[in-house]
Amino acid sequence: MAAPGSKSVLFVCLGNICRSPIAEAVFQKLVTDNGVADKWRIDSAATSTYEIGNPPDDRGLACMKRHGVSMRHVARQITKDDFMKFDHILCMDENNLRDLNKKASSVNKCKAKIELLGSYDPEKQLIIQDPYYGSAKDFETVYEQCVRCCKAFLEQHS
Ligand code: 6LJ
Repeated sequence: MAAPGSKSVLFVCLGNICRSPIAEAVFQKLVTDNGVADKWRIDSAATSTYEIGNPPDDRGLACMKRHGVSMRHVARQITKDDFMKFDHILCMDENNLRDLNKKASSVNKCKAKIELLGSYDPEKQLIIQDPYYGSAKDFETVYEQCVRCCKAFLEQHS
């Protein structure tokens, strides 16, 4: 049995107000519902500085409310420490992956395995698109992708 808080995952997107807080909240609910919340440290962060200090996007909050998933987060930018302290960094698109790999290369002791969250999708939708300039439907798609991927990620890591 894993020690409390011994597994860790950081979800990352461009601004940390749309996709990554949704993924974080979905995964938090999943581990709670599965009785393994104490095993996991879960957080989310941005590659950019765009939205530091801001709450999640209203359209994402509305989407999560519809699905009965609570979401509370304050946007922050990823730090060098994150690369050393998290086991997994899961991001949303190719730009995130490029930005993260570039940042990771300047970190001496990078522990994190950096991957696309979509690489866990049983329906093989590899990219979780930025819904910032999109509609409520786009947030719904992000949510559904996060649910499928987070379930598969948890199964693979429990
Ligand atoms: C520097 C220039 C950009 C976006 C976002 C996009 C744009 C966002 C955003 C996701 C989360 C000063 C800041 C881009 C939060 C904010 C507007 C521009 C921000 C971009 C390109 C394609 C699709 C979406 N950039 N904020 N400013 N995504």
